[in-house]
Amino acid sequence: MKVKIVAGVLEANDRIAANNRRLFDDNDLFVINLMSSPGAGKTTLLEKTITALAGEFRIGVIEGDIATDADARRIDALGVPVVQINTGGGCHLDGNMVRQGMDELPLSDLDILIIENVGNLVCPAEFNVGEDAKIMILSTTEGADKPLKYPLMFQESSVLLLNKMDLLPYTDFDLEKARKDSLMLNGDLEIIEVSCRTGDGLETWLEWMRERVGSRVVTA
Ligand SMILES: Nc1nc2c(ncn2[C@@H]2O[C@H](COP(=O)(O)OP(=O)(O)OP(=O)(O)O)[C@@H](O)[C@H]2O)c(=O)[nH]1
Ligand SMILES: [Mg+2]
Repeated sequence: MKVKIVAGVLEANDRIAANNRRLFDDNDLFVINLMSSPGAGKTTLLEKTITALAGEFRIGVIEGDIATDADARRIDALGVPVVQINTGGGCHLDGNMVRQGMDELPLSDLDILIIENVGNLVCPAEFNVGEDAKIMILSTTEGADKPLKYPLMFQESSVLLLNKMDLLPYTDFDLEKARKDSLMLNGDLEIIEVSCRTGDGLETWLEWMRERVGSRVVTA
């Protein structure tokens, strides 16, 4: 019985996500669902990405958090449209929450929508929200055992950003194991080593974004 209920929730979510997808397409939007455990560096990556791509693309953000608007305020400081969704304890964003956030954003004036999901290595990977790509961050302070312990997010993601590479010398993070296990789970996963602190590797990530979004130029 419990299994049926869970399946029903996911089916309902998939229908809403498909509707979100249609709206994204109508507005010619490239949409990223950004996921990681708490503190891996999602908002910091967003800040770097928005600052670097500001002259090329019009970016909007949906910030998902259990409580507070702290991350939305960090993004607002960059002058891009942002809406905060508080899940009130929920461990992930679902299609309906994203739909509510979309209603608050000027979708037709944007090229890229980035959705920062709730910090959690499990639940966000279970819920599609209509995105083009799921992107995940694993940082060097979290341990190289995480791909095997939390496989779904690695399987669902298009890109794995290995962040906090500047801290690698101070950790016991086994880079080769993390790479090997991630690729074993998902042979198509693109792995990019970055440091949002030093900026190392970010150009590779930005190039991935540019290629995926295409050659659209800001016209506003
Ligand atoms: N040394 C180092 N610190 C980093 C790096 N990236 C982010 N941080 C720091 O990690 C902490 C958490 O970063 P956030 O960007 O807030 O992480 P988050 O994933 O958005 O966190 P939640 O939204 O709470 O899940 C901050 O103190 C950042 O300055 C990095 O590449 N190197
Ligand atoms: Mg954050």
